[in-house]
Amino acid sequence: ASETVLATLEAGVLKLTLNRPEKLNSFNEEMHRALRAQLGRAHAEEAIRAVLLTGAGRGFCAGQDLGDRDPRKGGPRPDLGHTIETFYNPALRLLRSLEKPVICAVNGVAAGAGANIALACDIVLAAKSAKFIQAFSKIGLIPDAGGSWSLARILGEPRAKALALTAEPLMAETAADWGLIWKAVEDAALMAEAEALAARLAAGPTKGLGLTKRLIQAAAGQDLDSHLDMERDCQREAGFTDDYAEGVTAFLEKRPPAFRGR
Ligand code: T3D
Repeated sequence: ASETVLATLEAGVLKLTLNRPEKLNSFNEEMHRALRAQLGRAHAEEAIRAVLLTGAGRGFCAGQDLGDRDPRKGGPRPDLGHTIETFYNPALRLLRSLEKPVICAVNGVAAGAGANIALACDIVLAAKSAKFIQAFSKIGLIPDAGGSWSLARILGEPRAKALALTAEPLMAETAADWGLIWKAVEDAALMAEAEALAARLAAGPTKGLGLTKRLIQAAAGQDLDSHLDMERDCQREAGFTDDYAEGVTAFLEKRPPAFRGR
């Protein structure tokens, strides 16, 4: 296992900590590979029922390591489409298609692809001191890691364009006011709150939560008629789970449910 992404699994929560703090957890190839492997593991292992993503040190993630892109070192210009295809797009797809809750605790600055990876998570909590920067335009690039899609969808064109074209930092509280993230919390409270939320969701009816995520993500891409059909199919699937039977039994017996994630 790579030290660039620290991973612990406790009570169903896979906690992933981006760990290159001296570079504000920017992505080198090793960290890309490590994150991809851990997200693959989250898909494969039944014991994992929620993921919590955060960063070590004072930052969350500063996007691509620009030290690895130094034009002064000579050689041909890098094919950035290759990095996107090999690392960022697979990471985004793994996050979005994982039918388990993914919580992101943005502990400090989130810039470039680092911001957009955070925004791809299901529930984003950020320290009040954290900021989101679409840093790409400062170096002549476009918002990747799904940023041009998620910003436009969540914020609408006016705010999406202003953030992307100016690269001005967006403070956590404004991000929450704008509906870009779930909430901004006091710095000192961030990890405890994020961990409690992850633990709560990991003890939940995992299949039902996964189907809920699937439905909400599909909503913007289809009309109401198709979506109603999809809700019917997902509810049918949820209704056959052990956790649904347990949820109803627990309600009728006036006790808390003991969900097992299936
Ligand atoms: O290339 C491809 O494959 C295409 C994909 C691209 C995806 C992308 O993410 S492109 C965007 C890349 N990221 C950026 O442009 C952000 C660069 N960083 C910054 O603008 C600033 O560091 C921050 C605004 C994020 C934070 O500023 P500040 O003042 O709090 O910290 P700092 O002093 O700038 O950074 C602290 C250290 O981290 C510093 O190292 P040093 O001087 O102490 O040795 C700095 O160089 C290093 N660092 C920060 N970001 C990166 C980085 N080193 C390499 N790459 C970085 N992205």
